[in-house]
Amino acid sequence: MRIDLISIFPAYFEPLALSLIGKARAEGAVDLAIHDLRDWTTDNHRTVDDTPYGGGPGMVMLPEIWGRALDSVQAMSPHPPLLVIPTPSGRPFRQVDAATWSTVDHLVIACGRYEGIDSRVAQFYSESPEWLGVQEVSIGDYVLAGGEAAALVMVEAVVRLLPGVLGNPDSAPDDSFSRPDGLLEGSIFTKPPMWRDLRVPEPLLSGHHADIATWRSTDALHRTERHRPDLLGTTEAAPPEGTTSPTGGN
Ligand code: 6GU
Repeated sequence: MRIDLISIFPAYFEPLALSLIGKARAEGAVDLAIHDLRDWTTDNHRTVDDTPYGGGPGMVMLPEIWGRALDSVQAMSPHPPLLVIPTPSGRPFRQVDAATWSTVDHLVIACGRYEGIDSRVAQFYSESPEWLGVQEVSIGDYVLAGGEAAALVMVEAVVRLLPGVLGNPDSAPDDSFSRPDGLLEGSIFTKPPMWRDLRVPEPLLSGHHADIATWRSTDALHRTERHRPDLLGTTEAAPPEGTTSPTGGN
């Protein structure tokens, strides 16, 4: 897969040379290119923004500059790209988006700063046949100074799902937000069996597979009740044999 990142702070993406993503790039699982938006400016000051029509605080990023940048990364591409615009006013970015985007040939992520990008950019590219569409997404209910940190989050969520990237691909289906039961991943332990008076739960030490599975289901349910009660009772999946539904209701 190909991912283009466009930003006025390309150095923000230096961590993408490290760890799992750095390795995925070196192995050719992902072709990641980072661009400076100012490369598409035409004035001596390399201006990327102007004041908002209708008044109000802050600055808005110019559609002309974004249009040239996006057209040029698209023109290099043999496949219609999906345009992702990180913004706190977008819909929530979820694990299912990471999974869907990991199947696309070409992602372009347009990182805005200031008050954001002129809204005609999202409108234009959502109607363009050269593009797969536009997704305006937020990573949570808080405000960042720009889309870059959110783009790092999204790239990591997508790239770890690409074929050959995870050390053990069998572990991904058990991740929180990927489990068929919709629960969070439960507690995990390693050696030693006793640490500072805290014992690893007995079933995990027993070697008894049914007891281990039962303990893990209960633990995942308790963790979800405590940390994310909003996740309970939203899956259509039947509870395992001999158990009752988390909410008793669905
Ligand atoms: Cl995607 N961008 C910005 N600027 N702030 C955010 C966000 C994105 N998601 C949550 N807050």
